[in-house]
Formats: sequence, structure tokens, C-alpha cells
Amino acid sequence: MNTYKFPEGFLWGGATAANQIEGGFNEGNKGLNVAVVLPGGKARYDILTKPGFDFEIKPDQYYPNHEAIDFYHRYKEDIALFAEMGFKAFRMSIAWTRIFPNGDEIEPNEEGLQFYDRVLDELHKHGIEPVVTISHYEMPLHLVMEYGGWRNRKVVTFFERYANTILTRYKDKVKYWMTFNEINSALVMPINGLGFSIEKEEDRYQPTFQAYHHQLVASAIAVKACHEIIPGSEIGCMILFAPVYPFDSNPDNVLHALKEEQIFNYFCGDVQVRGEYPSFMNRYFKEHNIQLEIEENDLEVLKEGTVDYVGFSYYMSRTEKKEKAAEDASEGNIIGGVRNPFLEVSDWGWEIDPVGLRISLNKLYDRYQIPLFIVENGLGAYDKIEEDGSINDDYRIGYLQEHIKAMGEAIEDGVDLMGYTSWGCIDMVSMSTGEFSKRYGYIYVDKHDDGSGTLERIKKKSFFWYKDVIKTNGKKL
Ligand code: BGP
Repeated sequence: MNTYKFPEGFLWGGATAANQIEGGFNEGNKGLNVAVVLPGGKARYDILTKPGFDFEIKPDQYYPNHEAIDFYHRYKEDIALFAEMGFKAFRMSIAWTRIFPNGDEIEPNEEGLQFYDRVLDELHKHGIEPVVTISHYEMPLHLVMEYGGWRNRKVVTFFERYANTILTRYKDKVKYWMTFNEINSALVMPINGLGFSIEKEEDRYQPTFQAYHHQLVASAIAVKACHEIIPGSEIGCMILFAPVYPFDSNPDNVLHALKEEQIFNYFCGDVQVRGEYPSFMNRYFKEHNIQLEIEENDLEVLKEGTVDYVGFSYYMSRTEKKEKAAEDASEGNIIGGVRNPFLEVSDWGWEIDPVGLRISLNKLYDRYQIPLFIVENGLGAYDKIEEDGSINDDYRIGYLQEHIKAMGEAIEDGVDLMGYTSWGCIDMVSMSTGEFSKRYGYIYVDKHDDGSGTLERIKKKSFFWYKDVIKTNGKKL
């Protein structure tokens, strides 16, 4: 047993996203969204960055895995497995396109609303608290094609209608909400977050930050609505957080790392927690010729729509060097930087840094002084089924043990940490690669990159390990 003290009521659980688990991509009148339409991460970017979106949507363009893991039909079985592990919380997203198939309709799609009624009721049947992401990289494709994604101010109105609809519908079933998944990721993954990408790197700043402004206003509107519609609810922002290390003690590299941390890690969080643009953005806007179009009440809305907690994903740290690094980060490191020689990497080249999680928790809590919630953290790895049918994912247990220890240390450092929903509590489609072989789950799903498989669920060794962690509130790691 260890000495870490996790708070009573700590929200142990797991995290998922609609587009990566549900399937049923066109069932129940659901519309198409950016995330599930095109094969793999790279293919999706290439096609969507061609001017004028000159592609047709053909059946063979869908993920070979467009049924994902078929949570749409198997949610009762999966939720029973989460309950067997003792989950206190389950992070899920609501697919915007199940509620408004094209995104710009006036009336919602009742069949979509009823699906999430059933899922939320099933979670409560097992005493599991839903933690709902309003938009998890799942923008309706029609809003991308017809309006240009978040560049278009009209999308704020469409999002407000969507958020009000689900907040009202599920006000008695969901206490914990968050607005946009990894809202800051658009700087490295524009399609997922903002629903568009710009061909030439140097042209991207103005449209990206105007789109960010629209999304941040939309987030604040949803936060205000949540507080009005659901008294006692807690709604957070959600940031992809990666602490930035300077390459060495050269002050130029230390300053470069600080500026990278400000724009990537803090810009969106500052607006959503403090309710205003941070002053360091004034210089950034000037240096990148960004003139935001800010409507009359926008700044007041930002001020009123501040969040109750900071949700964030943690996978890795980032090491930055002012001059273009000789050796760039391992290609799997989707947020860039240079290779950190002190860190091992995963099967997909993501650096493994549990101390970085303790650093992240201290930095975020020092800055915001409101509860933190780790809503994504996990190890994507190749898993192997042994002769006897067992899956001995000791590498995943080791990864999670070290990161949970880092959480325990941070709590002793004085951090107010409210929960941990590890990423990919069940195997699913990888967001960045469209692959199945990149497995995160405590539960194996028999599904493969070529689309084959029985969809059978198999408990891995980590399933039983995590069950004990939750049962002992983190004492038994
Ligand atoms: C985060 C996304 C998740 C999930 C995770 C793992 O950025 O919020 O949806 O996909 O990354 O990434 P991947 O699935 O590419 O391994």
C-alpha cells in the first residue's frame, strides 16, 4: 500500500468520445461529422485542406472502422463492464450530429436525444456519474462545408442552440459537463477543433484566432446556460496540456519555452477561467497581424461565462529549442518540439513522462486556483492475446501506476484534483491515426485496422488492477 491520500469522492473512471466508440455513424438520423467521415488522421487533413473541399463523400471513404466498437448497440454491455471495475465517473461526448444532423436545423433530432437518454439512464442504473463533453472533435460536416467551420460567426448560434438543447434535456441526468475537447489543439490539429485548415502556414493566424474567438464566446455562452439551466452543475474547459521544457539553460531557450507554454497551454484556459484575453496575447496578435472582430457583448459574455474546473488531457511533455532543432521530436509526438533524451517513448513515439504530469498539475493549479480534473491520460500500445486468452498488459499497468503516483504527489503538493478518467477505458478508434491497433483500454475489443473482428470484449490484466485501485481509492497501485 502507498501513502497517497486521494480525496473522498474522487472521480475515478474512464474516458471516451462518441466518434471513437459509437459507430452507428448514420443510424437514428445522425448526420456526418468531420471525425468519422474520412479514413485516418492524415487522409482526413489532406482532403479537407484542398481548396473548396473538392471531394465527394463515397462509402469507401468512411473509416474502415466506421462502426467503431459499436457502442451504439452495445452500450449496456460496456457500461456493465465499467461498473464491474467500480467506475465512479464515465466521460463521454454527445455527438452534435445525433442531435442536429447538419448542425443548422432549428428542431433537434428526437431519435438522437433518446439514444443518450438510454445511455445516461444505464450509467445511473449502475451508479456511475456521467461527465459529458459537449463537443469532442465532432463538428457536423455540413457546418464545415457550408459555413467554413468556426470561422463563421453563425456557428456560435448553432452551437448555442445545440448546447441549450442537451443541457435542458439532460438537466436531471448530468451534473458534470465540459465544453470543447482540447480547445487549444487547433494550433496543431485545426481540422478537429475548428473545422477547417489553411493550405499555407503563414496564412493561418488570422482565421485561426478569429475562429478561436467564436469558439471561446460559444464556450462562455454554454457555461452561462449550464449554470442557469442546471443549478449545482459543474462545467469545465478542456485543454490538451503538455508542460514545455527548455532544451537547456540558455535563457533564449528558456524564454522560447515560456512563450510556447503561454500560447499553447495557457491562452484558451486563461480566457475560459479568468474571463478575458491574457495580456501576452496583445503582443502575439500584433506580431501575427491578427485583428479580431469582437462583437459588442462578447467581452462581457467571456467575463460571465467562466468555468468551474479545469479539465485537461495529459499524454506527454514537450522540449523546445529556439533554433530549429537538429533532431525533431519523435514523429509520433503530435505537438512537436525536440526529442527529450531522458524519456522513453511509446509504440507510437509519444514520450512517457509521469513527472511531467506532476509538473502540469502544479502549474495549472498555481495559475488558476480552481479544481483540476484529468479527463484523459493513458498508453496507446499493441496488445497481444496469449494462448490461454489472457492479455497481460503490464506495460499499461506500469504507465498508469507511475502517472497515478504523480497525481498523489501533486495532491500532497497542495493541488485540488477532483478526478481521473483515464483515456480509452475500452479499446476504440485512434483519433490521430484512425487505427485500432493503438489500444488504450482495460477492455480489449476484437476489431482490427482492416475492419475485421468480432467486436468481442475481453478483460485485460489492467481491468482487474484498476478495479483494485478504485476500490482502495488509490491506496493499492
Ligand atoms: C486526444 C483526444 C482523444 C484521444 C487521445 C489519444 O487528443 O482528445 O480523443 O484520441 O488524444 O489519441 P490517439 O487516439 O490518437 O492515440
